Amino acid sequence: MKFLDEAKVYIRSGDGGNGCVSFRREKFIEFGGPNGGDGGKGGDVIVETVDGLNTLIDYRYQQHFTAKNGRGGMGKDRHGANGADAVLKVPVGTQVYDEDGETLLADLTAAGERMVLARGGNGGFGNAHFKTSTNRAPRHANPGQPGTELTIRLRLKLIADAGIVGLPNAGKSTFLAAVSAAKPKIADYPFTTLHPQLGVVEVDGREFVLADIPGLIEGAHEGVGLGDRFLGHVERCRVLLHLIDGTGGDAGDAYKTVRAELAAYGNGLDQKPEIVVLNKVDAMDADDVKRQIARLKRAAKKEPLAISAVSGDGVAVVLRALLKIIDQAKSADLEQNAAMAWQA
Ligand SMILES: Nc1nc2c(ncn2[C@@H]2O[C@H](COP(=O)(O)OP(=O)(O)OP(=O)(O)O)[C@@H](O)[C@H]2O)c(=O)[nH]1
Ligand SMILES: [Mg+2]
Repeated sequence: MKFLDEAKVYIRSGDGGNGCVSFRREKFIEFGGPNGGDGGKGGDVIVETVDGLNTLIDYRYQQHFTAKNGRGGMGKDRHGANGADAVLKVPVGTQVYDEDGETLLADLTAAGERMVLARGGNGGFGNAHFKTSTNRAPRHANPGQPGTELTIRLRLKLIADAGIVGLPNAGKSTFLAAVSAAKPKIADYPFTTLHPQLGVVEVDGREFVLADIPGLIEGAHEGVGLGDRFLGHVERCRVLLHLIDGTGGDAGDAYKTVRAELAAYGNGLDQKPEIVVLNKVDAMDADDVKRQIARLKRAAKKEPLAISAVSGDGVAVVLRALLKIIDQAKSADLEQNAAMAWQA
């Protein structure tokens, strides 16, 4: 499945059906009168999140979504049929923005969430509706109200519990492949990964979602390399796993480069809890490991872990550390929600 995380879509809700002007007039039957029915309501345009989708690629092929118009009312007090809704199915984590791309209309973070983006026009009243004691034979009905038309932008921000960041070639995809059933492309050149990948990690009988994103390099926030446009996908993570290639240059410098890009991106990414991990220790001698760990510790001002994503050494420790932070963040959220519910 191709990956697309931004799309522009034109939507239009249905017009309401017109009310009808009609009279009952039958030979030999008394008590005739107005019997024009009301028009049906136009269909709404609705956005709905569905499970098992993690791309907006469908919106590359279809960009226009129009709900059906309501049908007109008819004689014999018949109500017009309501127009069918148009439903945009999107992955969980999709945000809906106005045409300007800045005004947030909806932030859909749970499966099955639904929101009306454009309401269909109401149907007009038929003449039967206007019958009063003083006007027994009204000759007018209301027209249906028009639907609304707008352009929206969909932006997907994947929902993962933890996200892997690091320079290209740090072994991010190798790590994801080692701990989940995901099959990301892995190769010995920078920018192997071109778009984010998710995997479900199982540790101690528990599960969490881990995201692998394309590598960052110096100047990513100015668009160098693949830029920082995929960082949005780790915005909602509770913890970052920062991987550093031990066989590369100075591990401290590598660390600082990525941290600078996270800070330049903003949106609180550099405030997130982070686990610092030196990778590829299987390909290094003990002295090298010691030296790189010391540099990393100085740069990160915390104790780094050392692993080999290929041999699996140390990987379980990293997973447990991630899970611990995810659990803490989740229970803090619950407490906060409870406190808010208490105040309300
Ligand atoms: N020896 C050794 N090699 C590793 C280890 N982890 C990854 N590699 C190798 O490092 C290279 C890059 O790995 P990837 O997983 O593609 O790196 P990445 O961080 O996803 O890179 P980008 O997607 O380009 O950002 C591959 O050739 C891997 O086989 C490790 O623990 N030990
Ligand atoms: Mg990769």
